[in-house]
Amino acid sequence: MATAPSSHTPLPQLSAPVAQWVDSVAALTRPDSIHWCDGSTAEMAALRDLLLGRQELQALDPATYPDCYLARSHPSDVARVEHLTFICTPEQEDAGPNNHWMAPAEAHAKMDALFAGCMQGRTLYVVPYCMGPIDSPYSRCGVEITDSAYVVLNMGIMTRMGRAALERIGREGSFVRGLHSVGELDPNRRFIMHFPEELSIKSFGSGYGGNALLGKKCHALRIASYQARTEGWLAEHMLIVGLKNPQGETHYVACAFPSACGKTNLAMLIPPDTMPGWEVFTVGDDIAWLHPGPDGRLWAINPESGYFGVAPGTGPKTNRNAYDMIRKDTLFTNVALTADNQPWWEGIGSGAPAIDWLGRPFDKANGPAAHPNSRFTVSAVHNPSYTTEAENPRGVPISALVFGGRRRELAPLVYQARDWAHGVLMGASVASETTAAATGAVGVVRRDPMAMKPFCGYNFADYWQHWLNVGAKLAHPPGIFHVNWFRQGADGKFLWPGFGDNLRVLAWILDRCAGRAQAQDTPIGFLPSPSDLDTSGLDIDAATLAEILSVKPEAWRQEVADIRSYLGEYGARTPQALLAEVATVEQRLG
Ligand code: SAT
Ligand code: MN
Repeated sequence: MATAPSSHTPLPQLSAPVAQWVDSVAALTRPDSIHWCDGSTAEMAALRDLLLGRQELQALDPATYPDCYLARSHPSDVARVEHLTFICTPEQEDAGPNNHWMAPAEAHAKMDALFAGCMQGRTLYVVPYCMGPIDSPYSRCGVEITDSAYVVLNMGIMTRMGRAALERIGREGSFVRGLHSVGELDPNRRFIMHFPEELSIKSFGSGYGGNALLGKKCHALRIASYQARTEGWLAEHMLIVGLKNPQGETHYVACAFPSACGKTNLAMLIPPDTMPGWEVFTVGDDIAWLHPGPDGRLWAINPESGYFGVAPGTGPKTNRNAYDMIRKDTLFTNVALTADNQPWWEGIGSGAPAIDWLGRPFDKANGPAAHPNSRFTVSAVHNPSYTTEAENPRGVPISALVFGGRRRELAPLVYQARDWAHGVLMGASVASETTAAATGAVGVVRRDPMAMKPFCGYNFADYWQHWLNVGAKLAHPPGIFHVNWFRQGADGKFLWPGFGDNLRVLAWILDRCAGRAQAQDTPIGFLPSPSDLDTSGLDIDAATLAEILSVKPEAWRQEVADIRSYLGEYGARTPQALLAEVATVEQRLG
């Protein structure tokens, strides 16, 4: 007899497919015990106490940082590992030149050999989660099986985790299967494998961030981008921010920047004093799921419920909201400590490090005190600029999409695409200097289309075509823009102040969308003249402003040639419409 799910139903009975999968994984991994997570506060407290008891977690000063804890990852396990991340489709072409590929059978065999018996002596946690508001038709559920209590704690903050998610899975039947083990944290036995056609993920050998919190990059971007293509929507590496102007109108903007390029800062920016009457609301800081709505506009939900943000650089001047948000109920990973047991990182603006991220007495000869990719995990509701629109099941309507990268040279402060197809080219051409969010060299410029290079679960050429298709369905598409906050002068100093002052650029963007702002027509798109931007009270000289709002035809001819050759790497699958956009820009540049 079917009964309505209730809080008395034992968790495994809520979904037979999940229970069967858990049984088969347990047979392979042979854990000592199995724990089904219900997501309750008591459960989270018990897991935290377990980690404190094992000294895998350390309580911070309760007077200044109540309910805050520090975790230290293995020193070789501090960032995503793109070279060990694979998309496993039957045809290599479907993964594309943008991904590492392995045949599914080979990948399963390799991973199952690693997983065999790996949970002996450990607890297997079953972590049901929902990406997106629990009652949204746009949300998608998954189950992560993991042997890491640290991962469970993070998933409890970053997703709607527990009973309600499992109830939804029970009703819907389908879910993403994510199998994770920290293994021995051996970099030589570490792989993150995705099987988009099976909606499954296998991750072994890392306990860190995007490698291990499988709801985030693995599910909400790699698997979801693939799912979104077949279902007609977009899963993107974008923050979502609401901006209320002094006239009282609120518009939402979604912005794609690579990891560690300021998405969290922009999502919670504080208007400069010289822009009274503006208000900022954060819907999300990392991922947006975008759906064409029945009204012909694009609607966005944030699949996450918390932030896994970069700590270094977060201070009262750069990001006051984040700084205040992480003073309680926050899990820190790989930050340094002060002598009185407060967390510390470069850019925090006060205090001094006594213990570095590795737990050694701080010595500046050893490098930064906090790891450059050290993180905080915190619930979104603690953000002073949080909005309950983040829980709205239909999402928020998007007025503008913004792409950007970290580029010392060339790319101006802001420019606007002529139309959707030109905007898709703009997104496809994003280039950015690499950051500490992934292992490997830092500061090297590489193409990072739509900031999705590490996260697109299929061939970029097909993805660009999908973007073109989605645009064709929108009667009222958002405007598309490109920004660059990171231009530097010959002396290496940033030319634009950034942070709160970025609102000046967003205000111009929204005025363009409303048909209110002026622009100059240039070969690469529409740029504001210096007088089109609100620069009241801004400390920037006219020459610098002119410099970051200019287009240098010679350098751009070189850039466009480079973009053409990059698109050429995708061969015959590159959409003709995109190449036609390149030809138009080439013509305009002369
Ligand atoms: O490690 S994560 O992938 O979660 C963070 C990031 O790179 O954006
Ligand atoms: Mn990210």
